[in-house]
Amino acid sequence: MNLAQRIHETAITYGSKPAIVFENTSYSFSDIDQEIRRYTFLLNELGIKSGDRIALQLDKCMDFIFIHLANLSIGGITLPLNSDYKTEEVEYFLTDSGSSLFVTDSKRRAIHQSMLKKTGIKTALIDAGSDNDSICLPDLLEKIDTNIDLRNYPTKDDDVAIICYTSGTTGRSKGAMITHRNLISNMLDLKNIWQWTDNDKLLHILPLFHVHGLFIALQGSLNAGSTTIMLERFEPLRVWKTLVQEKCTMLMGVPTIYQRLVNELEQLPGKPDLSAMRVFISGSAPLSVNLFARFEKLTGLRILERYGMTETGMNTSNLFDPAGRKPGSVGFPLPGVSLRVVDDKGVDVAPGEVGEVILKGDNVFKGYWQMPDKTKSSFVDGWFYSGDLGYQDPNDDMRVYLSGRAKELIITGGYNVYPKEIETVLETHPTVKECAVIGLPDEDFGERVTAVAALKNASEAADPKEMITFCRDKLAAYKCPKSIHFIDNLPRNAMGKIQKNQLVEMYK
Ligand code: MCA
Ligand code: AMP
Repeated sequence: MNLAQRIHETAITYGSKPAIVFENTSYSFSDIDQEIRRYTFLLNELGIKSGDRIALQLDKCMDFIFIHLANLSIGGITLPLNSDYKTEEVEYFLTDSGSSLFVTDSKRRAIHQSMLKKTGIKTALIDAGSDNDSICLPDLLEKIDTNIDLRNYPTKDDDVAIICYTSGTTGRSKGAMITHRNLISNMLDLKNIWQWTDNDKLLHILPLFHVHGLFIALQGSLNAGSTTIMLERFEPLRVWKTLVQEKCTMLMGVPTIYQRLVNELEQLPGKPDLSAMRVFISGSAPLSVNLFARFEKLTGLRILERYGMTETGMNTSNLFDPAGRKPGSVGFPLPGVSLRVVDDKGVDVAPGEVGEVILKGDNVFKGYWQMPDKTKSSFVDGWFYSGDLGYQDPNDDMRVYLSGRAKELIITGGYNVYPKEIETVLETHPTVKECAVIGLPDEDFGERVTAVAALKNASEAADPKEMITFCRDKLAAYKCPKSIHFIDNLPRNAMGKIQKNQLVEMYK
């Protein structure tokens, strides 16, 4: 089945019930369904056909949701892009994916202007301010005076619905092709395991351009027939107030969000009434045992941690029963997911021993867009190698713990940063000879992106601020080093490999 078709069917069931309340404007399930129908017509007018890719770079807004689901309804593929990506990053995603349409706003249109002209990609704006080179969607929508419904859901289960780009340990970012089957199977698993029903009210505070905010939170909520209270931005005090006022029952966040919520709550005079709250869910990065305990002490509630990846959606979850939410553990494989822990030869380790987590199931993606070799090397006998290290506790029903990463990856505030990408940019700085990018422990972001650089001319004075600005012109801000240290020579082992562990010890 097509994901949008499933959501259309839910919309018919729930009609006038509020589906999404975006910053105080309420949209019923019928409203959303009608908007998706209108946008489908519009995309058709713009020549979008089944299999075409539409890239979205937008602030969090309702148009994002309407265009995404309209696109799926006619067999299109959505490419959600981080709203902070810089022009060079966006250019790569648009051209690599061969997108037929780039939907953005006039602010970003102006920033990317020369790139969009150069690539010739058709651009549509969700706000006024169109020019000769772009299409104004509100103008077009106004002209649509039709009840025609063009939603034909032409896809098969294994057709691609969404391409999410993930950076890689080397070289180019890879577009993970996520199918309708992947989305729907995972969504149904989570609905069951989290006992998600139409009585729920989810407070949505995450960005819409990632798996967590789009697949798990938004699509999950629409599918369950529950109401989503959507805030444009995450602000801790507002979250506590909204949870109480709206009597929300669910919230999903990354550990940085929980860290900030706890800090805020510790300052508040009274404690919020969370009696309606069913579950706080955390994922995308490790939730520390300490944070779990602080949260429980303040609220009396135990955070439910789950583990996922862009390529696989959700893999494991703690149990819904609060006693089954164990700090430090990511829980058990979802019903539709098979999980093994293997050594570097792909042989299962003894229970309790650390190895690489490998995964199989309807949740596992189809492969990397136009990268058959990368796809092939990520799978062995149909098992996807996650790059995460973990173990299973034989004394607790093979409960899963993650203990590190085989891949070189920094997770900062729930966003992934691959050091190679930042090192490549920093090494184009005229004064830098070589550099290493590491993640240092950080109370707020979990890990803090930090660069250590050796200069071409060691006696020359270097300005770390200027170097950070240099990076920020080319890379989304969250990827850029928060600080830069200078060193005469980077430490290397006998094989010439940079000893990043040593650097972490030196600067943490
Ligand atoms: C913002 N900044 C960051 C980050 N976020 N720096 C490092 N890491 C970050 N994550 C910087 C900005 O560049 C800015 O810098 C300053 O912090 C304030 O920016 P602001 O926009 O106000 O930040 P914020 O609104 O406070 O955002 C923090 C946040 C956000 C709410 C934690 O990062 C966030 O929503 N993270 C969630 C990401 C997510 O959804 N991940 C799921 C991926 P300056 O002031 O210098 O300009 S999906 C996934 O991982 C898998 C599938 C899974 O399991 O879920
Ligand atoms: P992404 O590429 O953004 O999909 O990030 C996926 C990665 O986030 C996984 O491979 C893990 O390394 C990490 N991750 C997600 N959830 C958790 C969690 N609950 N605990 C630890 N790491 C996590």
